Amino acid sequence: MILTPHDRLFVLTGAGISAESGLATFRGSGGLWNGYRVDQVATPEAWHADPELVWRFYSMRRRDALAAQPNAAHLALAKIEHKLANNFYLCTQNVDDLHERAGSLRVHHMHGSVFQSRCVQCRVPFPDQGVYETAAELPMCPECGEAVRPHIVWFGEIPLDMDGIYRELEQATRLLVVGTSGSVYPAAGFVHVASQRGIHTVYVGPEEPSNADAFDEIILGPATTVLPGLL
Ligand code: BJW
Ligand code: ZN
Repeated sequence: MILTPHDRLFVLTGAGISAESGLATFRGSGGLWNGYRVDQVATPEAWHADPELVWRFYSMRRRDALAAQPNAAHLALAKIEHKLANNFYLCTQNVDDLHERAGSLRVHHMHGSVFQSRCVQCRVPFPDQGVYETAAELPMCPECGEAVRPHIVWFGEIPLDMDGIYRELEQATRLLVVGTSGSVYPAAGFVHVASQRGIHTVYVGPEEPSNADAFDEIILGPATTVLPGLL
């Protein structure tokens, strides 16, 4: 992808960019957790029915994310941001912090962060690396005594700062999408917004996403192989 000094790059990443850091994707092989699909644990309904189950899932995710290291694809994006500075915006669906640990600064986590929690009543997110695996350990808000939940966007909830995301999409001259199955909205629709504006859209990953038809260019391959040579 040849970028000129006038380009403004919008990057969307998904679970696939962290796959080579050892973090499981949602829909690939190994995408199940203890036999549960993501839509059985990442929903407000699951939280209401069994908060202990949900906290066990996110406790495991915290452990896995802490143990993982950024890979060559995260580093390649940090490097291009260094060149483009304010003409770069990275929107990730991932809740891990591997982009930040690779050196990316302008990162927006549209589905929240695994290292933040919030009280269901007070709603203010705060940093939290705790693991809660039994009913007795479930965290409660020290201010109001209500339950504390992961600061994660579950199915049926509105992703964070959609206005900011669409503002960035409106200004972008290129869209690069990496490692997402294109099956979860609204992220899967960003390519349609971009192509309606006539800007060039590229997908990188080992297989075609569900929304492949909407892209101008598909580059098949693992992110760590493709991205360092692409940018
Ligand atoms: C590699 C690789 C390598 C492997 N290199 N690549 C019917 C139609 C349309 C929409 C809906 C509908 N019914 C319901 C909806 C809405 C719903 C939705 O989209 N559901 C679909 C399942 C149909 N969406 C929502 O509810 C969202 N909210 C919403 O729509 O609110 C309304 C609203 C929006 C906007 C404005 C106003 C109102 C919320 C979605 C929340 C998603 N949450 C989750 C879990 C929480 C986070 C967490 O625990 O981590 O987010 S679900 C899960 O899926 C997670 C991910 O971020 C998300 C996307 O997954 P991703 O990243 O694509 O992973 P995979 O596993 O699917 O794909 C991995 C890819 O990597 C594969 O393609 C591999 O090939 C590739 N790969 N190795 C590069 N080495
Ligand atoms: Zn509270």
